[in-house]
Amino acid sequence: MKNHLFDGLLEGISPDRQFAKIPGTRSADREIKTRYYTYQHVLDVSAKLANRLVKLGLVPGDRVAVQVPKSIEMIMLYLATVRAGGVFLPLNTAYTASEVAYFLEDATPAIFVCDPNDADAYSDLAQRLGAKLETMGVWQAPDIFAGTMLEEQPPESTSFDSVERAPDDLAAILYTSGTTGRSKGAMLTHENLLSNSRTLAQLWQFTKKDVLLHALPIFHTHGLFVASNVSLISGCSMIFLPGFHNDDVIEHLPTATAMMGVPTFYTRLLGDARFTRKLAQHMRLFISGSAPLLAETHIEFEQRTGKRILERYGMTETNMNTTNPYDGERKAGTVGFALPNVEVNICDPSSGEILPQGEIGSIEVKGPNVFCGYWNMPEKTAEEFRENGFFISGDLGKVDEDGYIQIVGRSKDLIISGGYNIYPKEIELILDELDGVVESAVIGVSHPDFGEGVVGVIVPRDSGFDPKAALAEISDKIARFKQPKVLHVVDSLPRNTMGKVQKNILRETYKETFAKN
Ligand code: MLC
Ligand code: AMP
Repeated sequence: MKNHLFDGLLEGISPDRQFAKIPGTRSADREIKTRYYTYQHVLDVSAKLANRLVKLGLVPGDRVAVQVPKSIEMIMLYLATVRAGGVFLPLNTAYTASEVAYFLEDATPAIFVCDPNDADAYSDLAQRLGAKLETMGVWQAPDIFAGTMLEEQPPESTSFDSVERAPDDLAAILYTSGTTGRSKGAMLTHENLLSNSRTLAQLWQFTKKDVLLHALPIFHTHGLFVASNVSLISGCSMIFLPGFHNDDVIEHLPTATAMMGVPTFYTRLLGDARFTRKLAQHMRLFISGSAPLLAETHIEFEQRTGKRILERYGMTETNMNTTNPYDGERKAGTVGFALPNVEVNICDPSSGEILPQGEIGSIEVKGPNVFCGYWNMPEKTAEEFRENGFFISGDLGKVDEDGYIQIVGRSKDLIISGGYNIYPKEIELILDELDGVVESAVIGVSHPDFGEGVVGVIVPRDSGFDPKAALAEISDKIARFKQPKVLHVVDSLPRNTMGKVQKNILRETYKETFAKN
């Protein structure tokens, strides 16, 4: 009997080795001690939680939606869901109640695990949808877990016979924002996740001896499926931080060997004088992805530390597609080569014909990493796959003279801010609904910290329009990171002869919005 993903990830582990160190914190009124987790704990706690899920009524194929603060227990809940044959559905902790309602209505989970602080707010919704509402919070004191999922009365058994799951069975659904405003649930199979983590661990030469500094959120591909799965499959250890803060990263870097991050992590470190060559000298590997790493950041990083960041390229729908080499030239401004067994083509966007080397075209991907479709959206799935099985990424790229893939832009109207995807259409629909607004356009312009920052351009009904009041009005409708950081007011939007808003003109006009003084 085999659970493809769980058994595959945990195959070669040594139970006594450390899986994670969760550094303690001290505040004025309490101290939380540093905690250590072994691989034996991974087996035991994931078994306890799997038993719990089954008692709650989970049957194979059921979705377990989760919006909880980052914790090692959330990773255990992911593994428990997989062991019990369920489908893990993590949600960004920044999503508002109305955004969460959409995901739950669409995915109809059997169980929804939320932050204990949000339980009251979600109880009606969970009841209406017939989902069991459970809670999971952060570690509160040496012996206190917060939340119903971790209550130990009566204690759950540490043995659980993992439910048999085949490579093509679903393991997770991750929602990506949609170009039309509606988010789509990307369905990922056991094999999608296992094959990708196996390949990455091997290519990036992860071993049991590694210590990964984990400062990413774990509700997205990067922090969950790349960082955590690669750690599990290589049997290495993690220093598990609640988020990215320079002080913590600088404190813990000396005991790590590798770090994965979005470009903002690296620009923030470079902006900190404490981040020196000495501090980084023992590090084996710095990896960047989820957003473009500027060539200048790559070069400045090397000048400061003597290390070259390894940039790779992926998507929620595909996990990782390409990587720069571990041994060999890591070329700034490129995302390297297709992973083994993954085909990446640069194609003519309309015909799908492969273009000659050097020409810019649509990046299309096929391989064991590529998802099996969007939840409940067969038409959208069909639209984004070619007949030959290639997935149309929405990114534009080319192959350079040395065979490295470069991402040169996007055919999808997408903003990537600090590694989070934001689809302008979703924000425009919300702005357009405001009383004083005739129409709006949302664009991303250069931002010194987040790479791109969200800017709204508004055509108001009259001169009484107040941008501050408008921003306040949308504040509980969408996650904070998606909200425009600035609203510009104009008489009309620039349009081409077809009537389409010319966002390139707006991006040029407002490019200095976040310029450093
Ligand atoms: C936070 N804020 C952001 C933001 N993150 N605004 C725009 N873009 C972001 N990414 C806003 C908050 O709303 C808040 O606004 C203010 O910034 C401070 O919030 P914070 O929580 O203190 O921010 P901080 O902890 O500094 O977070 C920044 C960050 C974080 C860069 C560390 O965003 C992050 O961890 N990003 C990683 C995202 C990621 O993992 N992406 C992978 C996707 S998977 P205010 O106004 O209230 O002050 C993927 C596939 C692949 O893409 O290839 O990997
Ligand atoms: P998401 O849907 O959140 O998984 O984001 C995927 C998108 O992030 C891709 O389609 C790319 O546009 C972008 N992306 C990921 N990695 C890189 C990278 N290294 N360079 C440029 N863009 C990237």
